[in-house]
Amino acid sequence: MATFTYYLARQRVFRCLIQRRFYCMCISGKKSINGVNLFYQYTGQGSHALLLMPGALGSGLTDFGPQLEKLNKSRFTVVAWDPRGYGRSRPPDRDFPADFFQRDAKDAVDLMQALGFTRFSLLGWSDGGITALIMAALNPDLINKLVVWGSNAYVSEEDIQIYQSIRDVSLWSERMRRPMEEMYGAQYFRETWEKWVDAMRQFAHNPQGNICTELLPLIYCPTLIVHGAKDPVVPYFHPQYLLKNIKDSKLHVIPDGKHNLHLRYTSEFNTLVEEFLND
Ligand code: TYC
Repeated sequence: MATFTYYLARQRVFRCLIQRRFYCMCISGKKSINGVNLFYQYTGQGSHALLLMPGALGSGLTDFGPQLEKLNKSRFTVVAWDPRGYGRSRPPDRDFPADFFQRDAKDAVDLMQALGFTRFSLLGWSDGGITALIMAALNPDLINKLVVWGSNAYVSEEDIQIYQSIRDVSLWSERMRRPMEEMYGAQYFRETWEKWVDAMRQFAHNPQGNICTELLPLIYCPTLIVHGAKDPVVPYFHPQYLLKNIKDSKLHVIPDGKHNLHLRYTSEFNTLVEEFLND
């Protein structure tokens, strides 16, 4: 009992304002995992646990406001985490060793286990989807179902050109840049983004630009791949490749969706995901 009281005292129950629009009654905290303090937040009381996995430099706050607020809280317990060096999992500053996706995958597994979740589903966006693919392949007993969108298992010549075109954040629109600068300050954001682009370009030196292609045949859980037909940064051949190489997978295309389809088309996305997870 004393331990539980201590645990509660260390939690912060708060009403957080996410991206100026969404409120979430979340419990949040930090756990010491693999030598770093990882930030997490969760909401809901459902028996089906979900982990929301943000994109590059992303966090629960910047990437998943409408999911934390609106996914069904009686069916699901919705957890979001900030990978090390991102969001509120700082310090440390983010670095990008060659195995950074594998490191994130281990951090996320260890965090969920430390929070007491023995089996859970993954919703991974973009880089978070790459991490989710690795987690599902390496931990078949832990992962229930998998949803990924805006993700790729390798980098192509076309991807390299896209990375290069968005490396300079001063060329980004104000709308895209502002939430990141608010989270990190302009300098940390600019420098970390450039490090991320350079790390992604390094994958081009692997055979066929491999990130995690060899792991896809090891994914056995039901997998939903979502793609925005108007995604300007992730070409359509990526979701098609995932569909072909993940056994129990299906692809749903949102015709007007871009990269941030879950923020722009929240109710369509949340309904799609809830139906897939309930199935
Ligand atoms: N992977 C990035 C993310 O996690 C998005 C992105 C994809 C950016 C492809 C550039 O060429 C790119 N948000």
